[in-house]
Amino acid sequence: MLIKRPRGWELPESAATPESVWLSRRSLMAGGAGMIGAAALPRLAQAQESDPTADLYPAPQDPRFTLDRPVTEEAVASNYNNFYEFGSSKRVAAAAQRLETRPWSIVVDGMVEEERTIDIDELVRAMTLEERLYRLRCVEAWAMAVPWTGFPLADLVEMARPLSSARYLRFETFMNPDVASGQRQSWYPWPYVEGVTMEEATNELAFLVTGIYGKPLDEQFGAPIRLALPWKYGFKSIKSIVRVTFTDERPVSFWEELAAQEYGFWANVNPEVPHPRWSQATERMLGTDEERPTVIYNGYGEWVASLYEGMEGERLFM
Ligand SMILES: Nc1nc2c(c(=O)[nH]1)N[C@H]1C(S)=C(S)[C@@H](COP(=O)(O)O)O[C@H]1N2
Ligand SMILES: [Mo]
Repeated sequence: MLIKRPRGWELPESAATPESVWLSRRSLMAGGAGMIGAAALPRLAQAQESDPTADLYPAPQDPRFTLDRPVTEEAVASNYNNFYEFGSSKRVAAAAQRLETRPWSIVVDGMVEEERTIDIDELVRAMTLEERLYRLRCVEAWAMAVPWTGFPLADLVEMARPLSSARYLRFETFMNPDVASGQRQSWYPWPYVEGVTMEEATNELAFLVTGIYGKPLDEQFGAPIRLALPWKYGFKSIKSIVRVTFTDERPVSFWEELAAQEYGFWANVNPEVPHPRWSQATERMLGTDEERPTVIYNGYGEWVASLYEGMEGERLFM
């Protein structure tokens, strides 16, 4: 077991969290029985120990990314997930443990100089991991703030050596209905697919995630590798990626295929553009009763607003 160093993101949290909550969280981390997370934690520890890249965590924190709110409790974020491959409830953490995340490889194909299949551990070791505090805003109007570990998506794009004709990246999640019972529900367009433009993919904010809370990702977060696109609604942040395709055709995502009038390609956060069935004006922070006003581009406009200049004709916000 590594010696527990105080992490940057723990400091503001300890300042902002009532002492009783903080103390129970510390006893959880020390391996004691805690409140919410007691059931999930033993499994969590197993997953981390069997990860061949576990020695790379925690990674140094990138100080450019700061939060305007406390970090969401690990036990809360770990037990409230959207991962439809394992069911449509938020309590999919236990079911998701069935996902075998090693061996795992990612196919990089389409409009690239050379198509290839990369082993996850080789990929992770070839990249420089860093930790980033990001907010995540689900289209369902809940939100969280978490320390992700990973590397810029731009680094994968560079490694892939795309052809100049490539305009989009299309991502695909694993497909295995034997393990993921949700994938037996044939009315969904499995496998889960997402896409971004090359400009979005190479934006500084677009992040490929391999860890959370200073450890390798646990399955329910989309192990062993998922996206984090914090200025877009959470459904764009596709989990458990097995394929990245460079293409000149705009990918049709899982949710767009299912309900194009509700979920579009761009899906940038905007409090003033309601979902057809509910308002997007505010968001509830997981683990709290706190409602916060939602902010355009989820507060990341300084990084990404320029990507969308001159695109007024597009449905940028759904
Ligand atoms: N493959 C896959 N990726 C997915 C989803 C999913 O169901 N399957 N859900 C999305 C949605 S709607 C959200 S809000 C985030 C949730 O991420 P979290 O569970 O890590 O908070 O994952 C996204 N990525
Ligand atoms: Mo979501």
